This record gives sequence, structure tokens and C-alpha cells, in this order.
Amino acid sequence: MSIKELQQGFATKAIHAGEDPDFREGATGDVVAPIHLSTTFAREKVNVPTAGYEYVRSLNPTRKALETKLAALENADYGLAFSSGLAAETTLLTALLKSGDHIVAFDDLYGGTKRLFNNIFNNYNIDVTFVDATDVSLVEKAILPQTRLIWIESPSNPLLKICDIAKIATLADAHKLVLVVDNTFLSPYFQKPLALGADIVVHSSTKYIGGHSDVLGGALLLNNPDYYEKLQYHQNAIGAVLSPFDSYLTLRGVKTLALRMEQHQQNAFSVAGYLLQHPKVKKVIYPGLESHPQHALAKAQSTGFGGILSFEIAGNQSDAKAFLERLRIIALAESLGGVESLIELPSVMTHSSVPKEIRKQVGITDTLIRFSTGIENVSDLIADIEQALK
Ligand code: P1T
Repeated sequence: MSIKELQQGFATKAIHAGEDPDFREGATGDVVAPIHLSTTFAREKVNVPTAGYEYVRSLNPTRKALETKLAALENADYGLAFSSGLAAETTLLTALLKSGDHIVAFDDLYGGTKRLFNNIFNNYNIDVTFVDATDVSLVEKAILPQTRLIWIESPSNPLLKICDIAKIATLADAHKLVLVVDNTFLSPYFQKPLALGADIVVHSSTKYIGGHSDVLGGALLLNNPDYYEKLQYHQNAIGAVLSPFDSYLTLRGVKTLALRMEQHQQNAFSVAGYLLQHPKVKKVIYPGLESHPQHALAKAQSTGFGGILSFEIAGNQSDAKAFLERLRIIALAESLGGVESLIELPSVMTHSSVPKEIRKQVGITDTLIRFSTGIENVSDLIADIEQALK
């Protein structure tokens, strides 16, 4: 049996895929992929790159190990690693679209992704229509003759809305469109969009995949060889690749993804339960709660609900800010998916680049708080929230 055939379980792949020890003559059998810092690779014959390596931007052994591991985790044939989530997104858009093309996108997306569409790609004559993609008929209505791509997040950032990935994939197929799913919030541990029919999965590996708030990165995972060829060409031509050091850090971080996601989720359930009964809390949004409007869909298409929840406290934005500034263990910070709990106010932080009227339309109120539950002892997290709500 081959090593690949034996690497079946998620945790096994997270630890071993892409890092099989090399026992060939002269190799040392490292159990961890070494950090290859060489920016170029010498060859003996002009026409023969050594083991396929030419120049670090095109291919690097440490990045390749990570790309192999991330592909294994999403059950994808191909993986590519970038210097950030937005670098992955930019490369995808430039590789698959041209001037005059149109995108249908979920109206609840990470603010930076919306900014990329609205303030950068619009300059290249690529238009976007934002719709509430929880209603598949609205996605269908927005499709134009020049539409090439559908872009969703599920759960979405920051409102944790859930889209029916399989239904949108069927729609995308019928119209010959590329379906892109940003899987950052659930990570491949809890959700596999390719298995549900998506064409390309996007990750900000800065989040759960890296897991320790110490490395920026992004990834694209897919099965289609034609798209892969285009994306790989653009990855090299544009150059926003993940460095060898950052590839190593991400490889190190992702090994514990299975354990971390279970604990993030367990803590999120406990915090959601605590917030629900608190008189000063008006609303709790967590896909794991039966009160979540798409709870049944979340349960059907994913194997878990993740570690992010959003909530609103009574009062105005000043009350929300005062609460956030009183927290002591939970860090008031952008980003999510780290071992430490991170909390933020999307209207003034991660989604401040989204115009106020759009925020209002989508449901990002001035008092909406987003909480990325870390893996600390949950009793300490709840005690911190309790003292800050007093
Ligand atoms: O920050 P970067 O690695 O470039 O990834 C961008 C990105 C893409 N997709 C989603 C769903 C994201 O949440 C992000 C980054 N988000 C934050 C920094 C945040 O605090 O929401």
C-alpha cells in the first residue's frame, strides 16, 4: 500500500501529507519539511531543471510541501499557496477573468474582498452584482450574459449566513460559471466545498489554517487541471507567492487543525449559550444554534459550525465600544481563527471599507460584535465577558 493510501484521516493528512520522509541516496529522512531558502536552483544540464526546480517564485520545496498538504486536506487535486488571502483572490480574478466580465457575489463578504471587487477590479471593467446568496433565486436572477463567476463565503463574514453550496454549484454548472467558495471560516476540517460542487476553494490561511496569529497567507484548492494551469501561470507571473519561512510556519500550524477546530467549536457553543441568557445581550448569531435561520442547512452541508459567533448588546455604539475596551483576556483585534480569542466591531474595523448604507442593508449594525473564540479555558473567557458586560 502506498503512503498516500494509508493517509486517510483528516488529522493524519494534516500531520503527514506533503512531508513524507525522503529516504533517497543523500537525503536525511526529515520528518518535518525543511525550510529551503535558496532563491535559485543549480542544474547540471542547460535544459534540465534539477527535480523541476528553477527559481523560488515558480516553485520552492517548502511551499510545495504546504500546497500538497492543503490540497490533501480539501480532498483537492491541486493546491497553490500565496502571500495572503487577498493575494490568492487577486491571482484567481486575474487568471480567470478579463475586461467586460461580470461576477455575482454574496452581499455579506469580508470587507477586504468587497474592496478588491469594488475599488480595484472595477477599474479593469469587471463589474460585480452583490446579492443575498442565502436565496438561490436571487443569485440566478443576477446572472447576465457576461457573468463568468459566482463568489460566496459560507458562513459569511461577519453575519455567519449560510449559502446552499450544492444548489449554487448546480446553478453555476447550468450557466457554465465558475463557483468560488471562501472556506476560511470553517476550514477544511468542517466543510469541503469541492465535494459539494464548488470549482475553487479560497482560504485566508492567516486564520484557522495557520492558527496562531503569526503568519499571513492564502491558498487556492481545486480539481480542474485547466484552471490549475492558468492559476499556476498567474501565480508565477504576478508573484504573490508564500515565502519559504511562512510556508514552514503554516505547515507547523496546520498540523493541529483537527484538535483546534474541535476546541474552537466547543468553546463557541459555551460562549453562545452564556450570551443567549444574558439580559444585556440582544441577539446571538451562531450557525450551531437552532435559532439560526439556516441551522438545518449548516448541519446538512458541513460537519461542524466553527468557532466564530456574532452578537449585539443592548445600547448604542458607545456601549459596544465600552464593552470591548473593558475586556482583558479577549483581545480587541481584527482577524480570527487564532488560538487566542479575538473580538472586534466590524462597522469600524474589518468592514469599515463597506459603505454605511450597504452595511445597513446587509445587517452589519453599529453594535454588531464579532467574536472568534480561542481555545483558552472557556470559563476564563466567560468570566472576562461577564466583567466587561457589568
Ligand atoms: O487577510 P488575508 O490573509 O489577505 O485574507 C483576506 C480574507 C479573505 N477571506 C476571508 C473570509 C477573510 O476573513 C479574510 C481576512 N479577514 C480578516 C482579516 C478579518 O478580520 O475578517
